[in-house]
Amino acid sequence: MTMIAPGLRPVKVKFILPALTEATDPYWRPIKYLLFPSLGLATLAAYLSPDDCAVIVDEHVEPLTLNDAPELVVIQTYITNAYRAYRIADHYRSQGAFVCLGGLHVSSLPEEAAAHADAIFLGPGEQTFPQFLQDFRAGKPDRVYTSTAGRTLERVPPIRRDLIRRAYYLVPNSIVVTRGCPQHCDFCYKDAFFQGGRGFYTQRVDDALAEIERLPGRHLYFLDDHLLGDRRFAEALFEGMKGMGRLFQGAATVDSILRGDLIERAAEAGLRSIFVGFETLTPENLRRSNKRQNLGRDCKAVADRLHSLGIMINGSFVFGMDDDSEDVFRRTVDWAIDHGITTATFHIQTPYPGTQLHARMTREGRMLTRDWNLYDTRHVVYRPAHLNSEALKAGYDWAYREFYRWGSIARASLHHGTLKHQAKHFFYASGWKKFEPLWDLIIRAQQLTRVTPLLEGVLSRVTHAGKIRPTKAVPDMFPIISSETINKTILGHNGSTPPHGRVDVLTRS
Ligand code: B12
Ligand code: SF4
Repeated sequence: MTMIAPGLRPVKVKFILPALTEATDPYWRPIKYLLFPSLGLATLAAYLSPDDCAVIVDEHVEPLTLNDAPELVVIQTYITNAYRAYRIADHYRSQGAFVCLGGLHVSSLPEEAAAHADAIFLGPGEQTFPQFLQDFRAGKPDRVYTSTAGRTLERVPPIRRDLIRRAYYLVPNSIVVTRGCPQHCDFCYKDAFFQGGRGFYTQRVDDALAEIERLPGRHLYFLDDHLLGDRRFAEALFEGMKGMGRLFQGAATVDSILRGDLIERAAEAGLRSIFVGFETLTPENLRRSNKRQNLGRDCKAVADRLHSLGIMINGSFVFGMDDDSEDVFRRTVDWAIDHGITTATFHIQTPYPGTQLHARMTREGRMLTRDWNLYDTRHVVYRPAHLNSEALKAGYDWAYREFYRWGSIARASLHHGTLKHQAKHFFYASGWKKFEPLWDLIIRAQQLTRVTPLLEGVLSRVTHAGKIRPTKAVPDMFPIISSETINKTILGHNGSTPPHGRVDVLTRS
């Protein structure tokens, strides 16, 4: 924390994460939004002085009251909470507060956001926010703060975890130790957000380890875009984590999992499940979207290597790329099931403003709407090349239903060679997707923290991952009970996830 210069007064600050639009939907599935606290806002709060009075309100976990009078309001803006963020900003400005807007969407569309803010922030906030605070206290804040050169995570103050209400979240121990990513996929927010300066940088390893030490319990979730993106950093991190007894989850690219022995080191340090951006099984799609790191890589080898280390896989897949036609849904789902992918996150391709993909689609006259509420990767917001919009939406819905049928979960589980590994897969995948009423009950009873030991149990190590089963023709695990029967008797519905309910818990974005 920073000390206030003599003569300057403390400030009353309200940090707000407005609810994402899909989280306010009547069909929304709360658990996804109760996973992670806002690390972004807790990071910014660390730049306040001990005399300042700060609160973080995450609208996903608690109601936002508007009848207070903070002096400074700091709002984090994603694309699907942008309209809500603007309404909240307008309200507080009308009450005389100074309003700051920042985050991914503000960086993509600064002019749109500027109409609702006293100051806007482009790019990461570690350098601009402390500068702003200094200017604000001195009574001469700027209108626009742009992060450019000199980005670093060195000597940043420890994030204000004391402002996070841990009991409200399933994964209070989320952590980020890097920023950005070394790759340049054309559909990703990353290049636009980090333009003007470094696009990938890490904490010092000892700072990252110190942050880990501060977190209670065993389970950690790294929210970094690419935890294996800097080999030397990751090696030292995993070396330092050995013996800490942690179980963790994270994200990485296909090529980084195949290269060298980093993934073995990660497993030894406690990595038990990983988010992998497979995105598409079609090389032409990879080429067009500049996802070079996946080109020519053997996705089966990725799955096999992770399974042999007992690491569960959350595979991310995008539908609607220019080479996709009607067969893409079946091909992708079959591939995922046949390769024992534990959980899958499917997306409808979404050209976010500021990305190369958006620029191309706009040039080609293919963007259909600028209603940001629809940019949640569940709606078709552009004209696909070989599919029509209805077929794309229907195929996406079908993919979720098909992948998470009881029979499919069982089939994918049986890919693994040992009973323990099979059981882990089965409970992890079905636990998240098949027991929504139970999750709702736990959330309403505010008992989320009680689930952590269960989660840690499921993430415990599979010592002998065993031989991997052949990838085709896996028999049904529950031949006597059909998935329809299970769905009707246990779940009371027809087995399909309700609209907008198809989110992946402990599987990010
Ligand atoms: C956790 C997470 C979520 C959580 C969010 C909960 C939460 N409490 O934040 C959940 C699971 C709900 C979620 C949902 C989705 N997500 Co998500 N998610 C993430 C993830 C993995 C980590 C976010 C994080 O904590 N980052 C670390 C902190 C330190 O960074 P930060 O939040 O960006 O904050 C910094 C700056 O932005 C800035 N800042 C932010 N706000 C402000 C405000 C001011 C005033 C200032 C000064 C600075 C500032 O300062 C902070 C410090 O530098 C990111 C990937 C990533 N690594 O960032 C994807 C990411 C944000 N998600 C993404 C997507 C696509 C989604 C979904 C659409 C996916 C889906 N189909 O369900 C949904 C909906 C989100 C949306 N865009 O509307 C994309 C965003 C694309 C975009 N342009 O919006 C990302 C970038 C992943 C990716 N690589 O594509 N997600
Ligand atoms: S690898 Fe992932 S985070 Fe990195 S640029 Fe590509 S989509 Fe973005």
